[in-house]
Amino acid sequence: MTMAGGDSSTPPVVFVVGTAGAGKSSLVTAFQRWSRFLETEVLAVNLDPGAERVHYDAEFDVRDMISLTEVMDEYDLGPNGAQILAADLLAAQAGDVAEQLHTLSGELMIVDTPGQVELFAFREASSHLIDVLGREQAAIIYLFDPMLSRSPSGFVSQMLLSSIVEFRLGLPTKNFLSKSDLLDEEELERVLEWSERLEILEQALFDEAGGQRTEFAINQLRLMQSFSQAPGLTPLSSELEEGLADILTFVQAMYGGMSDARDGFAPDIEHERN
Ligand SMILES: Nc1nc2c(ncn2[C@@H]2O[C@H](COP(=O)(O)OP(=O)(O)O)[C@@H](O)[C@H]2O)c(=O)[nH]1
Ligand SMILES: [Mg+2]
Repeated sequence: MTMAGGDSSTPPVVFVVGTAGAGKSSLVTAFQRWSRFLETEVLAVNLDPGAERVHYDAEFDVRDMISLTEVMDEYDLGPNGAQILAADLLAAQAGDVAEQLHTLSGELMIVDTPGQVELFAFREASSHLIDVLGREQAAIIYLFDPMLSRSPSGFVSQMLLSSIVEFRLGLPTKNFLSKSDLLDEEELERVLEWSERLEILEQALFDEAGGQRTEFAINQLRLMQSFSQAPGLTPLSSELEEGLADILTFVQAMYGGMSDARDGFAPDIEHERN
């Protein structure tokens, strides 16, 4: 019996998603480093064919299957077109990818996704890949960019994007405020409060001059409010190794497995989800 729960041999899979530069690759690196300290086996996977360099040890790297420069040459495409085609080529080989990943043993798989959020969230290929990898124990960590989250309208845009990603991929999603070390204490507190209390965010939107744009944001916000969908941000800093345990706790709460981060010791292999 695997501790991951469910019938699949793959451990729980966490997809790290966010806009370009939000800190996805850094998070995978920090999470892997941190989990080694806990003596837990985290498998890092790179699904970004456009990555120049990654700083984690990738158990699977899409660049071994698909070379962006070769795709550009072969199909006479620019970098953007090549990225889109690469995503589709990868999906066409999803069975192979899943087979390779299923041979790996570990307690949790963390997946770095393409730099541009739309390449992962808006391509049919990604849903297919998630299906093949096993939807039943997959989740999304969505990273809010701190600089885009500082203004009320920017914050609402991030909320909308996160909701769209969740809707597109149909996986349980937890929102994190990435690079939280870049915000000063006051800013951080304000942004975290917005994420819990939409009525305060709404007031901040009113106060932010912006005419039509603000009206749009408020309408969107009210829609979300009616579904009581506050994004509930958790601060995260790969730089300071903050919030990493919250990722683990989230995945454990959903799918069990892995040692308890608060104990910080080796995994209890027999532990079952209750
Ligand atoms: N201060 C700070 N910078 C970060 C943090 N995480 C990432 N960065 C920086 O943000 C930039 C983009 O990060 P990257 O992980 O490549 O983003 P990606 O495009 O989402 O994969 C890099 O210059 C990182 O060094 C963090 O927690 N704190
Ligand atoms: Mg990256």
